[in-house]
Amino acid sequence: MSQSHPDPYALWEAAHLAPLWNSPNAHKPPPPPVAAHVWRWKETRALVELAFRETSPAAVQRRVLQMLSPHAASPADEYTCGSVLAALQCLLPGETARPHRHTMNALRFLLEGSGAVTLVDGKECPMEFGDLVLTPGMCWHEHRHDGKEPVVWLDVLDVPLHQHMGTVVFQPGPIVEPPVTMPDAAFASSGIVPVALDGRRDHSPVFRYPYADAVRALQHAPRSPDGARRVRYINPLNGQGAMALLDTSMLQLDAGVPTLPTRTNANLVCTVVEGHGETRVGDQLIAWGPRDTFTLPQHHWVSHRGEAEARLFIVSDADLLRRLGVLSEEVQAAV
Ligand code: GTQ
Ligand code: FE2
Repeated sequence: MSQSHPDPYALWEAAHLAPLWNSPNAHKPPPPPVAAHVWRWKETRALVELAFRETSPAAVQRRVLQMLSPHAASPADEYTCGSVLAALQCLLPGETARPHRHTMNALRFLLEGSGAVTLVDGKECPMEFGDLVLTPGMCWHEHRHDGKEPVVWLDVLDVPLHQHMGTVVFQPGPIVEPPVTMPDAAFASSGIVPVALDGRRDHSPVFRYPYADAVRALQHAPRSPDGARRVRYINPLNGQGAMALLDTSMLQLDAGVPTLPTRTNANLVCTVVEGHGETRVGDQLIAWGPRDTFTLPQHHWVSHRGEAEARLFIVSDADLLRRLGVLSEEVQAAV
């Protein structure tokens, strides 16, 4: 009597088991790097103007235009660059955006206008050109604008990472039990911090990093191996990044000197603060000027050149990758 053997492949498939030796995707090489994209201020500013006509923050939570990658392979992939979502948010004089909080870390970087204030856990953070204001995860935040002209700022959030991890939590106000904070002035003398600490300890006690402070620090910063000067925004209590999942820094270029090409597996979003120049990203060449925002997707060789002295504000997932033990950073040897 002949015994027929059942097809093991059919049995594995029915049991939701996949033989690795027969899985075509198991050892597929990674796809080529995603192309970079630039949002030029000249174009986006005119489109921000349309948002003033369209919406008031009373009607929507926030008047925000998100920057979506035109090179996304799938809808899950359309955020600005890797785990970094950038957007432009605007307020007219007299407007407010009501309080809420969420697990996503967020930051604001002011690009235009004056007189707006972000309240972070109730602490007033004035926003002037080039200032960085943090709204770390689960800190209550709201915006107010008592100035005379519209304000536009860059929002950056780690939304894509939270989407991926399934950790998105959002709570509308009103604020229940306002958290305790410490004045930024308690940390204004660098290298000296209070011994007694009030409030939460899992994020930087400083929420506002004025532009002038970053410029001053850059003036005295040594060059990185690629030739650019860089400073990082940190939590003064532990010397670590200002926010756990978004690395923030400012880069300064000397007139006319291109940086040595660098390559990393981190994803970066760059906003030009001052100066004109160009950035080579793989085989793309991106010319830029003040308030332009462009992406540096992972795995490209990248080199910057400023026509005159130039400064870029940069947000990335580099520190996240570093702490996970998977960050790679290369600098091409000088010839
Ligand atoms: O200002 O709180 O761009 O909650 C996206 C989500 C801004 C904000 C964004 C937000 C905010
Ligand atoms: Fe928010």
